[in-house]
Amino acid sequence: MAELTIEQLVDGVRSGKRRPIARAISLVENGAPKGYELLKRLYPETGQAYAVGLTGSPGVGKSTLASALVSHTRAMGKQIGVISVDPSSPFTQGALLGDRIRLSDHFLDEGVFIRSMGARGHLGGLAQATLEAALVLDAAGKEIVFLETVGTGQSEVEVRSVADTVVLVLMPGSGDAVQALKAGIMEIPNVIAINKCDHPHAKTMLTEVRQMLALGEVERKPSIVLTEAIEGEGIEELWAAVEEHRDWLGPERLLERRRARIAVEVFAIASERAKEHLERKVADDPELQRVLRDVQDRKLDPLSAVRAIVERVFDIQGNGTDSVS
Ligand SMILES: Nc1nc2c(ncn2[C@@H]2O[C@H](COP(=O)(O)OP(=O)(O)OP(=O)(O)O)[C@@H](O)[C@H]2O)c(=O)[nH]1
Ligand SMILES: [Mg+2]
Repeated sequence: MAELTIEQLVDGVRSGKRRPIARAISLVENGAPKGYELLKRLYPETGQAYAVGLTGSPGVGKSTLASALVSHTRAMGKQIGVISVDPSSPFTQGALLGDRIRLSDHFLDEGVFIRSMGARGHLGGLAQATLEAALVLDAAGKEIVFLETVGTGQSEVEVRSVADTVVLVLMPGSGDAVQALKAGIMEIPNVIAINKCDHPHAKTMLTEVRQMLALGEVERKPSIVLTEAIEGEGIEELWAAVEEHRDWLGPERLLERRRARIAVEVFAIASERAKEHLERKVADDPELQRVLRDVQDRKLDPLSAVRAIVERVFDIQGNGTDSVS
């Protein structure tokens, strides 16, 4: 394929067609200079898409729910994007097997763009790749972008930092509710979906979750919806709950939330870069390797080692009290 110019790429993304979007995301993911240029061009056009995060333990039905929500919102005539992030999977670029099966209904629909992302193949890390893909989809005119992430509480990609509305997906009989409470996760979601509600313990879980929510003090209690993702039961209600949260946010809170989010994201990516730089420098520097060995041999105390390392790598005072020298 002939090299596309920046102009062609920008137009391609704006057209909302699948191939140019895929090409653009790949360029950005691979850290190509053209990808960087492209994002710079497209960024001013973003901020239109509404991002809905789906998070929850492995296997609760996030992808199946996403697929059902795509059908529902497509029926409303919306342009849709889906990004599925699985840090535990080595695969990338649409190759996650489960997602291919779960979301395959939409593969022929030009109004839907689906991207799966695994751990590998992203220069700059998964968090950055996710942000960039979301921006490309936004610029491509996708009105709603669903973002699926495994909610381990410590995953690299925290859904609350990328979504306007966060849906926590739970499933009955899994101890999920208890886990969620322990993790303090109840404060995060805006909507809770109890999926696989055909399960005999669904009602019990609903009661448990309600009791937990009664304990917490949050600005707005998440709504709870029972769903059966395979049959599409409760999907209308789930979407209504998302829209209700969106309405509650209103334009001002939404803008506030997004402003806070983008700052967090930029800072997180910058921190990630700094960390990589540090690791590389230490690995390549015999002097710093010696410092590490000295700590191991108890010839040097740990804080002096830290100081020596950050002074050398970042040219800053490493005693924790001073910043740039
Ligand atoms: N009985 C029942 N099974 C469901 C429901 N929703 C999803 N499943 C099944 O549960 C399994 C996992 O569904 P996925 O949608 O892949 O779950 P996921 O949360 O995306 O999983 P990961 O991406 O691996 O974390 C699949 O076999 C689905 O067919 C439901 O509402 N009821
Ligand atoms: Mg999935």
